[in-house]
Amino acid sequence: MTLEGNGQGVKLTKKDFVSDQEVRWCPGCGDYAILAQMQKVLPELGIPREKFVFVSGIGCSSRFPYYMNTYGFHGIHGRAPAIATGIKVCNPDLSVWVVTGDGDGLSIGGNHLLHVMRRNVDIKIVLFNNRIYGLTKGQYSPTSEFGKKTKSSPMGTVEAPVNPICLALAAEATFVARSVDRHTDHLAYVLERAARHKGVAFVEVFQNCNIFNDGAFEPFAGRPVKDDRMVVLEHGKPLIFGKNHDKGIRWNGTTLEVVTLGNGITESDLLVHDEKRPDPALAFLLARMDYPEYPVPVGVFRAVEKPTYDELVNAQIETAIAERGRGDLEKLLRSGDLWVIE
Ligand SMILES: Cc1ncc(C[n+]2csc(CCOP(=O)(O)OP(=O)(O)O)c2C)c(N)n1
Ligand code: SF4
Repeated sequence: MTLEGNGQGVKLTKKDFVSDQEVRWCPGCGDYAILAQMQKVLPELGIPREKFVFVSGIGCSSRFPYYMNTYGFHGIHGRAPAIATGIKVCNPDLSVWVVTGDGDGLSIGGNHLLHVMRRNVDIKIVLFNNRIYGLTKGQYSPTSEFGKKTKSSPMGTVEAPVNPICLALAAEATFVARSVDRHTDHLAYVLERAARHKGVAFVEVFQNCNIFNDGAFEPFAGRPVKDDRMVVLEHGKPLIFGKNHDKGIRWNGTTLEVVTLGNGITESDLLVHDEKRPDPALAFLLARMDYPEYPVPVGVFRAVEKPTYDELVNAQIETAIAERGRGDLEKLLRSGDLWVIE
């Protein structure tokens, strides 16, 4: 993928990635902000437009491929990772993206998501987490908080929610990040980092569903409170947060704790974020931090390099061809025990 812009040296702009389809999300939905940042980031990558493919499952979020002026595939519920794997393995020069929701990706598609991450297929996954089923009108999802009252849980859920970042780290995904729909600059940064990562990139975006779960992230991600209730992870920097930059995260030998700077506590006592640690254990502890006990972390939790599934599979195919020549499917099908049914 060395060609610039449109493949003829012309730099693409955001407009080039806007399709002619009418966008059918509810007015005010967080999906618009994610779409806008994606359309802003892709022209920066210097990849021809015809090299992008967006694959989705089912849900409001899964309408995304219609709105991108790229190749796209509106797939079946939860199966976008399988479709995307096939596309990438057969077309290694494509930039393949999966757009999924918390229901699509973690309920019906949980199994597929797990395996595409552990395999390190070189695809980019953006999970729009609105902690609800939007398309089907407001049932609880695997990320809905314990006790959440919805149409399908009128007395409150009795399930512990999935933390998508913990799941991605447990699968040892090589790139794991989180952002928020309305934190547009940060979201653009995270999407660009994901795009440039070689290997599977998993990005959770906190996305407001203003119809069925409005304000789900406001208690910590709302403008007036976010500086005191969220911490931005930056590689090589100490974990500092707070409007006055006076709070931090310290490792006390057993666990992570929130401390206030001053009274003998300095920046040098704080945990320094290292997204390149091969072992995901510390990233897992960070991922478990949640409001109100801790600030909610956003940014890149992990970015490491490993051979990709698509590369390894294609290398095996080349080796097999070199050793045995190109296969003959017809011959193969007729090579085993055959019976003629008369
Ligand atoms: C096999 C199958 N089961 C269930 C459904 C119903 N269904 C459609 S979308 C959806 C969940 C959508 O939630 P989410 O993935 O969170 O996406 P959102 O709409 O919130 O963006 C469900 C259960 C379906 N379409 N197909
Ligand atoms: S139902 Fe919710 S997630 Fe779906 S388009 Fe409307 S606001 Fe967005």
